[in-house]
Order: sequence, then structure tokens, then C-alpha cells
Amino acid sequence: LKRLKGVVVSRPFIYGNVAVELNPPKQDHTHEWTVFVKSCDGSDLSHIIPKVEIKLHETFVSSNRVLTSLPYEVTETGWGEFEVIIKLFFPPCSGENPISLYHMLKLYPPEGQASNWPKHKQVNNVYFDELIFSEPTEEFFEILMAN
Ligand code: SLL
Repeated sequence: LKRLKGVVVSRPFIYGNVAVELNPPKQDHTHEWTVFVKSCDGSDLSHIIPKVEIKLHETFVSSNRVLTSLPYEVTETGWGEFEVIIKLFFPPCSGENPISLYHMLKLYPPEGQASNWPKHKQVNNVYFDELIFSEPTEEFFEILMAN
């Protein structure tokens, strides 16, 4: 794979979770939540990230969710917070290794705000980040420039 010397390309993205309390709860499930990865501007990330694996707590059925098309998100109901591993894969032509993001699934309002948090109000734990591709391959550079 021929790499482009001195070239650096960055791509911003957003990842994290939103959650709402279930009223009424479904058995012991108190919240519905969505974990996601997306571009900042609504553009299609799937050429740069063709696959995302979202690894949930082992109490979930099929805890490793493999996503090979948009949207890159998993919606579930549950009862507890845990660390989600979000693994981003790049195209074979890029020669890039996957990247793992460690995300704390948040269900409850921030400390000190729980008592005046409206029942239906969404809780967010969302982060901005940036992929930096240093000396990309020629083929991957073409994909990056087209997306
Ligand atoms: C806790 N350490 O004890 C954490 C684990 C696991 C949450 C939280 C399972 C839902 C289902 C679920 O919500 N697990 O049964 O499908 O708080």
C-alpha cells in the first residue's frame, strides 16, 4: 500500500448515547437508550467507516452488535449503566487498524439535578472527536477527498 508522505487528513465525528426513562418501566427495564456514531454535519460516514461494532454489557442478548450500514446506532431498553466499547473499522484499502472508543452509557441525570429533572427529559452523554489519518494510502485518500 503506497502511503502519501506528509499528508494528514482529519474527519470530525460525534459519538455517545441518549436515554429516556420508561413510564411505566417494562419489567425491570427502566430506560430506553441509543448509542450512536455519526458525522457532525449529517454527511455519510460509511465510506470512511464501513463497519462499527458496538459491544454491550454481557447481560444483553448478542452483546456484540455488528453494524455494516447506516445508521450506526443501537437502541435498547435496560436498567443499568455500563461501559460500551464502540469499535470503528476502516476500509481494507486504508491499511488502518480499528479504533476502540470507551463510552460510559449514561441513563441518569447529572449529579445534583436529579430532583428537578422532568420525567420525559432526555439524558445525553455525547462527545465530539476527530479521526486523524496520517500518511493515508492513495486509495483511502481518494475516498477521504470524496467524502
Ligand atoms: C450495573 N455494572 O450493575 C452495571 C451493569 C448492566 C445493564 C449494568 C440488561 C438489560 C437486559 C441491562 O440493562 N444491563 O436484561 O436485557 O449497574
